[in-house]
Amino acid sequence: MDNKQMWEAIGMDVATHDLLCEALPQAFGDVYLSQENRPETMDYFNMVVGDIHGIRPSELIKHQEEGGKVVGSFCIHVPDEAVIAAGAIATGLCSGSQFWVPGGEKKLPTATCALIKASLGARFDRTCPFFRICDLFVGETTCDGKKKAWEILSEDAPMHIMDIPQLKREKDFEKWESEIKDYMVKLEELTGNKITEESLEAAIKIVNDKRRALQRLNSYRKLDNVPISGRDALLIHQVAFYDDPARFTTMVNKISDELEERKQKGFGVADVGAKRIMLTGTPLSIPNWKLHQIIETSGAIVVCEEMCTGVRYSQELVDESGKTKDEMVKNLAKRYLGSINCACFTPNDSRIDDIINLAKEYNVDGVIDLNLKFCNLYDVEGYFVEKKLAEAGIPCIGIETDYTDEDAEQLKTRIGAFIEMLG
Ligand code: BJ8
Repeated sequence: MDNKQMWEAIGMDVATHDLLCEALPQAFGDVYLSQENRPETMDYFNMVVGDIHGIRPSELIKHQEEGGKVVGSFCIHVPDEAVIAAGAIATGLCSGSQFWVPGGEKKLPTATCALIKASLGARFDRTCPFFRICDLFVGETTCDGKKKAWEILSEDAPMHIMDIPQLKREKDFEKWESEIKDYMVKLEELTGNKITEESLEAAIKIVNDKRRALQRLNSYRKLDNVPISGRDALLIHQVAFYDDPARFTTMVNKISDELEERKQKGFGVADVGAKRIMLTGTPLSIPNWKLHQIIETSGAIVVCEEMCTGVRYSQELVDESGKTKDEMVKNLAKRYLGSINCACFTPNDSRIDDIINLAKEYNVDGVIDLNLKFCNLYDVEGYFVEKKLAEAGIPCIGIETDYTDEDAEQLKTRIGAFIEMLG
């Protein structure tokens, strides 16, 4: 069965197949294939992205044909371990392209962030296979836009909502523990499989291995001669959301072996004196490569993202010492509530501490605080980001954008001036 036949079989709008198959490789080529000195192992990630609408969806469909289930989620607060422990496949739901936004605007106010609009557009317009394949969609209550969008999405898709606390007191951890338990019951009903101590323990190890591999990869970005571009590192983090976790871990370790060789030779991908930039703010879902492309074609290199599509994704491991299911769930709650410093929390001093610590660890020259238009959470928190960075003597610029390319020239000018100002 070719990709087009597969699309037909899962109820996709086949007319968009050719459009997407043309648009994605073109965007990918502009940003990636034009780069020099990419690690050879990037070929794997190029291949996964190049056939993002073919290879991985067919694996998910095969899993379903064998009686398995596929569960999609939109936020890194939702623990993949629960899905894996129930014998299902967890996948992130892509929502980083303008391609899906007009579809979302048919249902949502224009003044909604592009990430939410693209997510709904992908489902309702039947233009993304991942949004057709999933047996269950898991939403969370991180922001108002998402919360209300899930009600609309539930008209067409089977949903489970996790109510995330917005503070981090003891009782909030208890609440998140009970939300994870409810989620596990839902997954057991969906799959017909019991989540056991053994399956949960194994799942925690699988996802921690993935985090360990990403931590290792990111450690090479701290070097003076950075051996991998920010664009490539971003791509790897984006692929983390939907690739098979064990295969992904192997490939990330493989690329780190290659980066180790580069380190031994003192080989870096950036020009000598290139400014080291950290990005913070709203996530960059695949295929949103706009900011990285502008920064890295303006004489700088992105060495760190304090984002869900960056170091935040792998920052902390789940404690592996839990013996009983209750202890393991407690450890999951601790990691998935305590260690993720999304702007949905109040107060959120830990995020500011993260930004300052990472800026030092990765030896950054400047920080770009990115806000996806209409995201109030990150927009308002930008006040503290800029204030505290100024106090720490770290240059910072706030940028607001969306998924279109309309502001590309203006962004180039502003970012170029910022990089120049860094000296
Ligand atoms: S943990 S960042 S993945 S919520 S950009 S939809 S917040 S209006 S994406 Fe996020 Fe989880 Fe937080 Fe990370 Fe709303 Fe803002 Fe849009 Fe956002």
